[in-house]
Amino acid sequence: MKIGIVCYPTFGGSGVVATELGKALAKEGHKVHFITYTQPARLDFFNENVFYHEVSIPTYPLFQYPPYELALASKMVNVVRYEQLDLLHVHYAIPHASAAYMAKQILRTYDIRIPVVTTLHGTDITLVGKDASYEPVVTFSINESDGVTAVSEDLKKDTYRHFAIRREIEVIPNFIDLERFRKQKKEHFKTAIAPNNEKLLIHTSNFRKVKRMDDVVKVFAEVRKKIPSKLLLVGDGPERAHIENMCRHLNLGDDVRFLGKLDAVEEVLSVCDLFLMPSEKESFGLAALEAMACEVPVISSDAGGLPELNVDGYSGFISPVGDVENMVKNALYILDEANLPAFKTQAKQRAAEFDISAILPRYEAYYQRIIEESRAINLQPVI
Ligand code: GMT
Repeated sequence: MKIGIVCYPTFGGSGVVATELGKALAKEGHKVHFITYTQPARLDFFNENVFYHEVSIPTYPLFQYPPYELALASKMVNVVRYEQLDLLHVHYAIPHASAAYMAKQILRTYDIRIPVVTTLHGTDITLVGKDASYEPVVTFSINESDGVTAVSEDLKKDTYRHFAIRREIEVIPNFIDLERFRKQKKEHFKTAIAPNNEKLLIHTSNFRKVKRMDDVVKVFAEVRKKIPSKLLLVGDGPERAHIENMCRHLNLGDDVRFLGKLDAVEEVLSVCDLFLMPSEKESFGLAALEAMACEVPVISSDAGGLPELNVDGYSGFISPVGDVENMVKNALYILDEANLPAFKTQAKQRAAEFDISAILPRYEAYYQRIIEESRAINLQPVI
């Protein structure tokens, strides 16, 4: 198949899923055309089946807000026309699904029918999308997509709850490449960061409010009172200054380390003992899956799709959003040497269920189905 992939090229979960999916499809022999405003962070390898088309957005003094959606739609039109794509797969509804709708209509004037699959990732539905400023366009463009997927059952339900959607939504969960995400021997790093063999707790995110990083720090502060431990914070974002202040206020000193936006997060995960994800909203929790693949059990909230990933009492524990006390109790239980080895093994076993080799065929079969359905519709005589 010749597939166009549109996504945010950033470190965020949806961009990572889209890029890793494209790379895996290319390895299977499909021709994959990425259409983004800058090179996706994870598109860091050469493969003869991968093509990259940058969307450039010309500025003009009149434009307070340059019309990115128009530049994107025009780029989609050109790529579909000249590369003869079979399908466009857009990740994150805003503004990709509506730009794809526009491209599809324009392509009809060239007598080209291209099916569009939209994947919903989370905040495009649970936060931004349902805002009245965007809702009508989001509803319309989801309904006009030829196929719609969501990354968890919970996100599917949320989408039906908040939008008047007539389409069937297919759930295809996030996935992981277990060849890349596995526990590696990084003992030198462990010795450097935890010279007295302290336990290592970790949180990785874009430091947005929705991640409830206050709870991360509160849980850590309580655990540290009972077990010598350190907290590693990977990523960066709007909550950074506030969290730094909170750590100073709680006198956590050098026991909290901000590591910034790391590319090779699996290397740090390899030396960690516990991952904290107390999010307010989380459609799936890709960062937790990455941790589990590296044998790091997870203390998570029960938000969104997290219970579909983290199995309570097996790969970690689940607590109600904001229930710091319960999270502390569970963290101490896991970190007990009598329990930790089993949780590490179980976390990895659970992660293996989301290996890319199991999920990729589901996307391929879905694309095939959507292409065939769309061909059949286009062959129907116009009455
Ligand atoms: O977690 C984030 O804030 C980034 C966000 C995104 O839009 O890229 O991630 C979302 O999509 C990921 C991939 O499908 C999911 O694993 C994350 O759970 C989801 N984040 C939220 O729902 C908050």
